[in-house]
Amino acid sequence: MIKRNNGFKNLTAGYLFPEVARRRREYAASHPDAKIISLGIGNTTEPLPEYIAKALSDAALALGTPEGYSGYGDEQGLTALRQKIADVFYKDMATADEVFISDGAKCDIARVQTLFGSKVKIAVQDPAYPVYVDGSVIVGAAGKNNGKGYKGVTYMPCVPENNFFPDLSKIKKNSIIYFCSPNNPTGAVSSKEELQKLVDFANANGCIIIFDAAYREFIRDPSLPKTIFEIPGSRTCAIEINSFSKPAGFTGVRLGWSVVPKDLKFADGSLVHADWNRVMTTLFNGASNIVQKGGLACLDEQGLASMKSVIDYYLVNADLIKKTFEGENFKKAGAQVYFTGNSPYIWVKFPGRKSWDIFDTLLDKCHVVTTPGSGFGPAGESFIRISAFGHQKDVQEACERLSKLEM
Ligand code: PL4
Repeated sequence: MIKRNNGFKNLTAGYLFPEVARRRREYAASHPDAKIISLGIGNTTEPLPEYIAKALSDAALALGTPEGYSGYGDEQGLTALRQKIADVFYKDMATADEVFISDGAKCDIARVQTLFGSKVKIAVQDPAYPVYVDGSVIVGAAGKNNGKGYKGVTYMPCVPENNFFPDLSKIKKNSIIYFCSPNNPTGAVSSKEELQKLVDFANANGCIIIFDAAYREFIRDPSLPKTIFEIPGSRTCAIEINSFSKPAGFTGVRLGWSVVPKDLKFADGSLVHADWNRVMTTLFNGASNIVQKGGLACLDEQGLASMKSVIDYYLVNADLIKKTFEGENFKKAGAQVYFTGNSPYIWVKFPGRKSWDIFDTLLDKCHVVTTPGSGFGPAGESFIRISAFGHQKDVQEACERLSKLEM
């Protein structure tokens, strides 16, 4: 018989989000009258702007005509979309042939792990989006869990005490560093000075940064960097991963991209870009042609304006949630609220309490689903994450219930 892949054997917990969904389902089954509101998983709720939905629909209809039909396309994506992404987001920072279109950021993170294999060292912000660590465990790069964390992973605590920017000196030479800004789950956005420190460290120590910028469109403070490629020196040490999921509401539609600069090299001098091209052409068959046309519409003037207004809507929710957790009832319970105004997530600490206990309390007493901070890594213990994705009337109702809670 075939032996089980050790990577799966080494996984010590289920994937966080299905676990949150399972607990919600179980609670709903045993409390059928509860009107549960989810502020847990970061899932978009607002309809696609009409302009973008129409572009998708036109592209689908065109496939039913001889002139409009297309089959397999280039695995790296439509040339026009690669060009548009380079022009809109990376002017003078990256070129169209350094942009690779994909079916979303999560899928690119998984493919990046095949690029570097099982012998590479890993460093992650702690807490972090769980795919960086769990994916590394599956490909064998993280090793076994010794109860405090996986052996092959350097956890870099990002906590209020260090203003959510890690101590880089902990990172081993020649590591892959996963870095997310605006951060999921803390909502912190690193400044240009902080990212410069990260880039300088990576260049000096043979590291490659995988920069996850999935929430870039939430940045409203113009002094904050929206891409790692704004930082001098980043082209020799960074890959960026991004997505249409959050800004365009494409969580179900599926479209993302990566940027791999041609200046980024392996120890033997070969180009990372060449191997990434091989990964994308061999293990991926291109994003849907319909969806890529939708992506092009997102980046027109009208598309960009409509994406901004949807994000503004979620930011109004975020502000309401922040104010609710700053209420007297939560203050009495010792809650500490972290929210930057540049992210869809509010990060709240309940000193001395367990994340899953807070999750259970809010679900049981308010019928509101959140995400336990401990699911994002050891430094997330005692925190919960509240997502601002949701219909405004649901968020308002959730906040009303939460503001009456006696903890
Ligand atoms: C639940 C930092 C959400 N089932 O949609 P994608 O694949 O382009 O982007 C996924 C993604 C990438 N990078 C970061 C993210 O936070 C996310 C989405 N995270 C969350 O609540 O943390 C959705 C999670 C989804 C999942 O597993 O990704």
